[in-house]
Amino acid sequence: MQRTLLIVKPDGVVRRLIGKIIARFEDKGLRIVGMKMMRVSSALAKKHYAEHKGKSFYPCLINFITSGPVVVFVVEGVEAIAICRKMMGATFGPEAAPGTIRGDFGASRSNNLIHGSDSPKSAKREIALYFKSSELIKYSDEDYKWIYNYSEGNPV
Ligand code: D4T
Repeated sequence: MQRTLLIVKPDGVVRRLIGKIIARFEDKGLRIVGMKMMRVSSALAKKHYAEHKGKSFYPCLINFITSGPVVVFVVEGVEAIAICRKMMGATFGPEAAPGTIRGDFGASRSNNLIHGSDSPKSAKREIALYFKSSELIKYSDEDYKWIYNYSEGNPV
């Protein structure tokens, strides 16, 4: 099972899209193991987006993610990182395919509604930035038997 960090960004919150966005991941069969509504501090934003420091859009990015409340959550499932990235769509709203979150709800390049970790390494780092391990729920895996086919003991 993989875990990934997702954030409904300030535009998603203000546009009252929290429920619709979260529902997509639940509908897919992913399991929410942690969630909080918060305001991202400038210090946290700079840690999160450290890889973009120095790029032209960096100041706008920091300004945007700190501009209002966000909903941060961790979902779990087989190949959760790649699945979530596909469901989010291309980075920029105008380029994101219909059927994806950014494709269906977004028309902006910078206000792109949702963040999702892009690799196992990023997911681990980002989850630790936003959550203590005690804030993440460990469920019984009983329901997974209805979501995945267990082949030789492995969910597929
Ligand atoms: P995030 O990280 O928010 O999930 O988005 P992506 O993974 O899809 O895209 P990214 O890391 O390349 O960019 C982070 C964030 O910066 C904004 N951005 C990006 C921007 O405003 N102008 C740009 O030219 C780029 C590349 C959008 C997403």
